[in-house]
Amino acid sequence: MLKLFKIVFFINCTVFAQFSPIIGEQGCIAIHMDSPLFVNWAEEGEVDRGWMNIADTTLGKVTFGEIDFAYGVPDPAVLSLGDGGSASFFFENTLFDGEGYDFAVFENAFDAYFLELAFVEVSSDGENFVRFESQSITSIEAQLGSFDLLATEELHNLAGKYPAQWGTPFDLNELSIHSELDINAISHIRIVDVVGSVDPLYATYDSFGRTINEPWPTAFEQGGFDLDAIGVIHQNLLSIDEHSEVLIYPNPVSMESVLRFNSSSPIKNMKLIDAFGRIQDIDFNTEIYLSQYVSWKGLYVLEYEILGEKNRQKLIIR
Ligand SMILES: [Ca+2]
Ligand SMILES: [Ca+2]
Ligand SMILES: [Ca+2]
Repeated sequence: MLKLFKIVFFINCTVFAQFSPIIGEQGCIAIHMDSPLFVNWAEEGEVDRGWMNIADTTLGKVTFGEIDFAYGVPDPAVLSLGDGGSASFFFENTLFDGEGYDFAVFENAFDAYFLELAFVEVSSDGENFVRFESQSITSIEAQLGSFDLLATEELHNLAGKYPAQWGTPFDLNELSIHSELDINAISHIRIVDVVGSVDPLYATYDSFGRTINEPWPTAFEQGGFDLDAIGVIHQNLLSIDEHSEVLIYPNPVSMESVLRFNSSSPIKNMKLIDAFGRIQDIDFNTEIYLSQYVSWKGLYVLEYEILGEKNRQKLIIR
């Protein structure tokens, strides 16, 4: 009986105490910056810089990077937040809770182990921010130093758990219980540096009250979380591509509706790509009965060829 209990306990630990692993391993949820899922990038925000070392504020605050280093697609330019620093971003076209992940945060870690972490919060009014439920099961027996390593599978819902060019994705649906938030009209995303100290004077905690052990101190100008970019997956009221010779309408479109096309040249090889990157070939003349192809609402990408060129357009299905 005791043996059986041990086996059950072991399996439980294995199944529940591990989160999404490193790039390349089965179950990894990171999304690459080139994914067609990304329809837009953060472009407007402000930074509240943190300390180079929260335990020695005479060193002052970090200075590396500007807010616009976190705008647009991921690139070598990053904004360092410092101990406990934060950056808030505003989205004129709000984000909505579509199927699966809704946005992703990019850091600049150069491999899978030298990681710096941040909490992620969202708001639909710019005042009430709700933090995603984070988990860190990294041991806190010894303080991790500036260049110590973290294990990706011991971290959940903390930005920075994947290396550069790979976004940590977040699903607004997890916040549906918060009445102060409209998860279909998210106007702000805030990234808050995790202070990696295990000293209760400075420590930060996951959503279960566990101290988060993270490389610390990082007492230099590039200290703390290095924010590269925020990629948007589900965004409201995006207009169709104005430069396209093809008019696809209506857009947004209801799942029960017919989608129509107006084009001066024949359209070929049409494909519909969903939020998970799954591709379906679409058979059509001038209209598509969407209910034949889609079973959930959200952001899709329509890909097709016209005059020998491949085109892509965003399609919001409601
Ligand atoms: Ca979602
Ligand atoms: Ca930190
Ligand atoms: Ca950047």
